Amino acid sequence: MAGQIAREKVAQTVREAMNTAPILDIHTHLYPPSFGGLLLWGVDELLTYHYLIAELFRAKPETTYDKFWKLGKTKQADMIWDALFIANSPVSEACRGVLTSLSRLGIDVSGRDLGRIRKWFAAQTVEGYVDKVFELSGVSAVVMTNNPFDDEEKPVWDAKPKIDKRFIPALRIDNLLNDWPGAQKKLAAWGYKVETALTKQTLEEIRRFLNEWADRMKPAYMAASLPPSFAYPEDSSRGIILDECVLAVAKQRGLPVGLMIGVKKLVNPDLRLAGDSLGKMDISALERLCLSNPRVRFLITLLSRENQHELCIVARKFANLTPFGCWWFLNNPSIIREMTAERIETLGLSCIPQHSDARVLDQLIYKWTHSRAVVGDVLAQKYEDMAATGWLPTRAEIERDVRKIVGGGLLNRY
Ligand code: RAT
Ligand code: ZN
Repeated sequence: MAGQIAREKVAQTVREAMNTAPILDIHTHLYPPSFGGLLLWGVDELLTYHYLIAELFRAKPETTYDKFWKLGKTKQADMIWDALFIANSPVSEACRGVLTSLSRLGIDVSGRDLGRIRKWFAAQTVEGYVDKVFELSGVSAVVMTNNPFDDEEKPVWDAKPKIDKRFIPALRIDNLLNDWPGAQKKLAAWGYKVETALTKQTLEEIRRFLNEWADRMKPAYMAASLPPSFAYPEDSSRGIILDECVLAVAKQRGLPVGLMIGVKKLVNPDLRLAGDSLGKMDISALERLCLSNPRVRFLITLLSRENQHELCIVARKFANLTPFGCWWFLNNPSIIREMTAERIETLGLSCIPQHSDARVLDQLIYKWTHSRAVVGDVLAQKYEDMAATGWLPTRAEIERDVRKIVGGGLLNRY
């Protein structure tokens, strides 16, 4: 066939395709500049990422939580810099990430001079910086996390912000599924006729709420994070709201549902956002969910490494399940390598290998630099193995495949 690549060039072509493919990052916590203070960026935000806060208390166990939380952001960042970058070498994935972002921005990190780095950031404008980060990371668009129950975020939506097209909304509904009594109070205050008891009218009003926010946000999907104990079906407020409201609206609107399962919230409350842990779920809940709802498209990521093989196998049984990303504690090169190989071997090109979960804009640079390298390596090996049979791919075929898995080809609408 015309255009086939010589066997010895296959791996390199795959790596090139992976390094240059525009990424659609399907789960982040980033916002456009029109969302004001919700968009985090710059070195102090990078240093105070909750992954690094957890590491600080290990490196400096004498630090009291109270003392740390009372400090301002700059002082917190100073403390993390001193403990994790100066007193120890920054070899963890989260530390390395800060350095990758800075160095790809053209900042010389070898001087270990935080003052100079801060000066560099002070000279940036937010709009210019957003363009710079998208360009450097090769990301074409990011899916946000948009929670109407968030007291900071809701007023922004109420003011009808202009949204930069590179930021795609996602309707986050954890409060409905994980804290119905709390959500009920807010819904009632906003004028929905809801009671704590899940009456017919209450369920109707929850659907109205979801539909109104879906009209408003035009989200790529609805999403929630769930505990390892997630069960389906379940006679609980979560089970009822999921079936009668979330899945009903998803079916009616053709809206995918993203479930991120396996988080144990606040096992150490003093660590705040850094205090969550993980657990293994019972995978048969997913089997029943996909079986009972064949018309709903599920985007699934699980937090426990022990669940990953099972997830691949369930995905083989149900075409309405798309596994995505190496989430949070799995977002480390050694585990990304293992999970990506497992997924390609069992599912071929019908999975989304990675998302960034970036909370700070600058993290797009490191998370994608690191992930492109590992996913590219694994893919290169898989194409080499295929080529060893004599099935030589063309560059166009490789680029098509890579675009599909990292460029949003597996997300319905984008
Ligand atoms: O990865 C993270 O930063 C976590 O804190 C969570 O945000 C998680 O990804 C989520 O979306 O719930
Ligand atoms: Zn997240």
